[in-house]
Amino acid sequence: MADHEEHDATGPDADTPDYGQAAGGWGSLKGVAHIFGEERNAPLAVSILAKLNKPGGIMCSSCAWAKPADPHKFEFCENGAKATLWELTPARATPEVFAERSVTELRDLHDHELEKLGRLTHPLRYDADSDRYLPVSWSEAFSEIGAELRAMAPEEAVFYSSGHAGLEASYLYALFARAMGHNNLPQSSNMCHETTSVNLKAQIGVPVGTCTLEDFEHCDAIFFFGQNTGTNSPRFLHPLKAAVERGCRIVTFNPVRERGLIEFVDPQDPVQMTVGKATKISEEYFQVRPGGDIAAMAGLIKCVLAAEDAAPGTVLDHDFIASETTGFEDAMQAVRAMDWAEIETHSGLTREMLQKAADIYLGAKNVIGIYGMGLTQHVEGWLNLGMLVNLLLLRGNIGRPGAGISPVRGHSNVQGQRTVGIAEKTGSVPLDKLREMFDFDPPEKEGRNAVHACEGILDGSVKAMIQLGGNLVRALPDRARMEDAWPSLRLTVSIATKPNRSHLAPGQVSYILPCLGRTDRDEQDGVPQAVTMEDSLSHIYGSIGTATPPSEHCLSELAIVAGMAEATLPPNPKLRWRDWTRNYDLVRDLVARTYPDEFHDFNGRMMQPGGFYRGNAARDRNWKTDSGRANFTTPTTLSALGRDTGSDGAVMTLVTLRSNDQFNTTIYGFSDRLRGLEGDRMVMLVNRDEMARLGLEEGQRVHLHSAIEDGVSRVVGPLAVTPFDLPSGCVAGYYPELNPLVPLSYHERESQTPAYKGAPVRIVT
Ligand SMILES: Nc1nc2c(c(=O)[nH]1)N[C@H]1C(S)=C(S)[C@@H](COP(=O)(O)OP(=O)(O)OC[C@H]3O[C@@H](n4cnc5c(=O)[nH]c(N)nc54)[C@H](O)[C@@H]3O)O[C@H]1N2
Ligand SMILES: Nc1nc2c(c(=O)[nH]1)N[C@H]1C(S)=C(S)[C@@H](COP(=O)(O)OP(=O)(O)OC[C@H]3O[C@@H](n4cnc5c(=O)[nH]c(N)nc54)[C@H](O)[C@@H]3O)O[C@H]1N2
Ligand SMILES: [Mo]
Repeated sequence: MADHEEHDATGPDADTPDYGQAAGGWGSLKGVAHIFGEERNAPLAVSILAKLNKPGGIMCSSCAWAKPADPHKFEFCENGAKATLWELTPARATPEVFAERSVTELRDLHDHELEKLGRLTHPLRYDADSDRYLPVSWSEAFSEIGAELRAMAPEEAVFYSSGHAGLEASYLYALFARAMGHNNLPQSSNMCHETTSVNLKAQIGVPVGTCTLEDFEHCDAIFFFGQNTGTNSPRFLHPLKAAVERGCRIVTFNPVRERGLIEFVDPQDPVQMTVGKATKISEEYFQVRPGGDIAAMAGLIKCVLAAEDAAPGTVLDHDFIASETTGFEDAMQAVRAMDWAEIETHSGLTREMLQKAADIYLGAKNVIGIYGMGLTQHVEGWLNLGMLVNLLLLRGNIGRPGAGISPVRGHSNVQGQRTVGIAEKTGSVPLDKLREMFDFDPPEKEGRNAVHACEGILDGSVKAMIQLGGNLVRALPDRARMEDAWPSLRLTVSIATKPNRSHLAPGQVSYILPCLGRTDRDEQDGVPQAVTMEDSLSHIYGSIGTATPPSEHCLSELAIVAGMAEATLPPNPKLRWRDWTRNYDLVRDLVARTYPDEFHDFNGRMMQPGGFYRGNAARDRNWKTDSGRANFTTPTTLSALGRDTGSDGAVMTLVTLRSNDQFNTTIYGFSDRLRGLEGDRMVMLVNRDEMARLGLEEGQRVHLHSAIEDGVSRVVGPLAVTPFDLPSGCVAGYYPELNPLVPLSYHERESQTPAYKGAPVRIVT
């Protein structure tokens, strides 16, 4: 047994401010109990929660973390339970609810209240005269949507999806777009891990991570960059705890001391729960400046090179570098030329700290690099990833058991939707196969991603926005501008489970279409249907809902997609929308035919415990890059912010955060328990030194203004000044409240992922 640390979980340790309890523990149970109390659906909820993430059960609709083959008794976390209970609410947003309030009146509700109206029960059409959503029949809805789509050029329509819907509905949605004649298939990952899809693909030939759960049982060190496990993928804390307990060393780089990466009380461990002992997760925790990871990793690499220089031939994996990679010399020359003083300034970390981290890297045979939005949502996100890949390649830490790179994905099926064809870039879509299978000519022209779709809405070249889940009006950058532009759309259609902000910015013709959720029973011709999804570690599982649907008028996502497609497209005997709606096995057969390497015998394998693995070329050191090798990336800058940070100290870097009490734009409540922040989301977090420097008082109300001067005014406030342990030079606050401050044009260079973690702002008192 390793000498990992267990310590008292109730009080703060010397260098940690008291943010309340450790991640997990009783606090997480209280968080669930609170939602239980609010949603009043206990017996049903207990039976559903018991099936969550178990083979043959229901796959959680919260995050994309793996579902192990041998699950815990309760294989769900606080946030998965919240997401499930939120969907199982007995509240109903019926036509009567919409008759009571006009859309203008609904806009006065907080997003939290809006979703609390409950599950949508009827298809609704916006009526401009009464400013209300009125019930319509499905056949009216489909035929008008079809007529509207037929009346526009295919490229004027955009089909967004938010990473939720199963592989079956997703495959058909992409097929519908292509049969209509466009590839405008942006997805939530355009605001999320698109940086990964584009850059990891260029660097190591795969658009996804290379690790599986087993690797976490064999790694000796884990380097964590900008991923908040305790809030966003809490079930991942279990393999992390197990890793620490067998001696794996964890090093974290994050501007915020996130509780879950500091310590964890396992709610399934009676001893830890009773005596209040927590497992320390990160051995070293470095509060890197936002955008400072390139510099931090440059420091780490310099230390590794110095160790090699001191003992040539013993530190780097020379055989691997020579036979499997390119670009080593150029990249290393650039890193060697970097100046320590600049590295310290940009990272906000000292050379000693980076040496300490490098020593852990060098002492470990197998290293895993983990990352999330802290690396992807920056202008120079490509280089954040490039430097992490560089660091790992130096010692052959990709394509070997116990090692690898592991982006942690967001939505439960965000990765899978891409796998089955929801892609605005057609590079990985077998268009020839589609042509052969369905007898139409799929368009080859690249479609619009989320940023390009927004540009099209602003300039009028996009006329229809269909949303398969999601809440774009809230999630997008430049929100105020986009919300104002939304009603200029000719057609808006939202396939949703609950009312949200996007529904309150109706286009000229606007529909809300109520769908079944993941927990709902979906029977077609009397036969219960399964849907499937893919997790962050590329495993695919079936999920079967059992709850009674909120109303007989809700249709499955697949049925809605098929209904719209049939009403839009000219008849084609190969496009059997009705048959596919009656039996999802048929759709899985299509997926298997289209992607035989990954999905052969899809129907036979989908209920396999732990899911079936679709494989990963880089894991096998089969590099599907332009060079045929893993590519080192030559750094061109030390800051991921992609801009001059100014010298007068007036421009601050804005980091937008998720709380423990939200799932993206769904706000469950106002308790950010793990950060010790309660009650108010309209806050500006800043450290006490900066408050003194800027003359700010705790609780003072301020406004934030964008510091990007392009003729657009971007302001949010009033925000309560809240002292918080952050590096200097930055402020933080919540997504989505602060989204109007991130300009559409401020995005990652290669993939256009909005740079939500680095926008420049000024504080106005
Ligand atoms: N409960 C819950 N679970 C979720 C979600 C949710 O909203 N709620 N959302 C889901 C989705 S769609 C996604 S994509 C994932 C998101 O999960 P994460 O990838 O964890 O995303 P964030 O919470 O946005 O930010 C991650 C961390 O980056 C840190 N950070 C900010 N800037 C920097 C930087 O420059 N460098 C470094 N090293 N760190 C930085 C922040 O302090 C934060 O801890 O979670 C998914 N799971
Ligand atoms: N400032 C800032 N902005 C961000 C981010 C950030 O870190 N900072 N993160 C970005 C990221 S990572 C992401 S992924 C995006 C998320 O952007 P989206 O995916 O567009 O937004 P969500 O909030 O996840 O979508 C919530 C809505 O989905 C609908 N929904 C829920 N369950 C279902 C279902 O089963 N089926 C259907 N059809 N609908 C359902 C509900 O109506 C709910 O209101 O936001 C991005 N925006
Ligand atoms: Mo995401």
